[in-house]
Amino acid sequence: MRFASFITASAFALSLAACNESAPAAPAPDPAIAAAATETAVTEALAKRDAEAIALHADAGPAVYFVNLRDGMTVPQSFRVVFGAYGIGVAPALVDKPNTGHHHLLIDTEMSAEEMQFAIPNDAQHMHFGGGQTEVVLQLGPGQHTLQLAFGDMNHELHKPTHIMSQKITLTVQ
Ligand SMILES: [Cu+2]
Repeated sequence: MRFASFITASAFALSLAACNESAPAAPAPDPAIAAAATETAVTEALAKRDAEAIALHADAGPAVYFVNLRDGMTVPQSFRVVFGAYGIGVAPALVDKPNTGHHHLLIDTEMSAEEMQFAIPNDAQHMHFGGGQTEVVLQLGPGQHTLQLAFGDMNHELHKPTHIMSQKITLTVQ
């Protein structure tokens, strides 16, 4: 949500730039009409951004998300992944404190309904950050890969009854 407004604003800026670059030798538009259209577009874009910001601030969590990655991004074979959490605290595994937990990163996999009932597997596709870490540098081969965050409790199990998992994003590694 937070980044949708950024994308919208960027797309808007790009579309403006595209218009300017590709101006053909057509009759010049009425500057007053063009200015009004631009103002309307800007007003609408700002209203959309504000609506998204209001929705974001109304979301008290708990939620986890990728701070520095978006779905569809292209990244190098070595890249940093930063984990975000709000509405819940980050603590090392085995620390018995309410409303805390630690991050898990799922790589090219997703958890089955059965896996969601037990401790999160611990293997190359399920990384545990039981020290309370909030980032990692990953090394992945070229091609498409998926990443998803799963927040676990002190015993490495998903929080119940509500699971706290990020959107599953797809990256292109080159
Ligand atoms: Cu764990």
